[in-house]
Amino acid sequence: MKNAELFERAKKRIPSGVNSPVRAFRKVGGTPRFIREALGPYLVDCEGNRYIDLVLSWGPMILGHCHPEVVDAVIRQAGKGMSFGAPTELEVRMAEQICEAVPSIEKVRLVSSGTEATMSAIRLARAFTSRDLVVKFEGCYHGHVDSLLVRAGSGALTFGVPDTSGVPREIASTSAVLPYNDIEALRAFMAEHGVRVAAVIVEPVAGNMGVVLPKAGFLEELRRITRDHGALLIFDEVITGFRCCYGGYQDMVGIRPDLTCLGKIIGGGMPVGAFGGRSDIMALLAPEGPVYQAGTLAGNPMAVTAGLATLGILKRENPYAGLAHSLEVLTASVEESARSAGIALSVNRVGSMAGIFFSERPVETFDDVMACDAAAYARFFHLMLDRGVYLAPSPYEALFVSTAHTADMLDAVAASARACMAMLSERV
Ligand code: KE4
Repeated sequence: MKNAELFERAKKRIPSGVNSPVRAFRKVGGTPRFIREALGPYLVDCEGNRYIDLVLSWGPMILGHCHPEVVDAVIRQAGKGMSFGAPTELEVRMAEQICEAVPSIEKVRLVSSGTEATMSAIRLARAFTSRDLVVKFEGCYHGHVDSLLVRAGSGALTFGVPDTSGVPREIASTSAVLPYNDIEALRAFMAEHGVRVAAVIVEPVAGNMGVVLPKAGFLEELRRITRDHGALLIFDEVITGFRCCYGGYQDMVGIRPDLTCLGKIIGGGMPVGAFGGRSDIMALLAPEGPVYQAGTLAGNPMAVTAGLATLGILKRENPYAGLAHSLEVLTASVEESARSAGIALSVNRVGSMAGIFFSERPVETFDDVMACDAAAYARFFHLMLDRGVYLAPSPYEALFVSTAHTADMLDAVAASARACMAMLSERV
């Protein structure tokens, strides 16, 4: 079947034809590619078109698709049982590996998605502090948790209003939304409301408005000011965990949050999330504590096996410097191509993740992101897709490279970008 035919067929039985909105290509237009298989850095769609994949399932596939060690481990586990609903040694090993890797995590609970991780961490923080208010930042995304699907209300520093239908205003108002990277706004809010704040949750590197890096001192101030007000600091490292370095972005910058949320890479492509941190906080979780949290497939042996294999390879091979170099070379080439074509482009990068913005100015805040030329990104996306390069079908996502992307392959991507920038400049 053709992609377009499959899309029409899908829409008959799946809302918008997809199981997650961003896959519908609504931000870039056109027809989603229905992927049949993948190997290494490549995706192959239902028509047999092959693409170099720079989305990597939104981050998990840091080793590329179908890494033989990961596949072998999952096949072996399948023969031993898919799910037991009972504890396994696999989960103990995963917990030990996460605690050993991430400095601030003393105890950890496995769940089945990043959303479950952040939802549980928020509930735990509210119980630990006996406070209700949670602070998040505009442009950061923490999964589809009711109380976090909020945007800043009218006025200056205000409480959240629903950013989606179906969330009661009362729930949205238990969150406050501040500008990312704005230390003064943070100080002012905490000075007035700090005693009510249970937690501040932040993506230490924002990966859901493109990639926006924390300004110098922003995270350090977050750590200081939350501690001063008795609020918990939650790092949502669902994207950055094991992506930027083995210990997560917190290990790169030497900051210890009270709780950390993980996902994506720790599942190696299968459904795993996790939340963890200080033992005294985690002790509140049921059954020993009063905070209920549960999951039929939490710690699922198949998913944990894929995650353990992935983390084991990352620990053994420590590919992070190579990944960062690959990304640096690729994105520097894209920037040069844009410059040569007279196109305003700004790239943010950290480790093996980057954000490409069609912007005259550096992109450091949500407002900067909103001022970028999203239509230009959409044109660039399709020009690259036509040349066999699969970028994120939204300007508000990240670009990732994996250990499977060879230098030659990334040179080919750079060459495609050069050609596409030239075509874009002809159309400007
Ligand atoms: P999931 O529930 O989708 O596993 O994780 C939610 C989540 C939590 N925190 C961060 C920082 C995240 O980036 C995510 C999910 N990321 C998006 C893409 N940026 C998932 C893609 C999708 O929604 O389909």
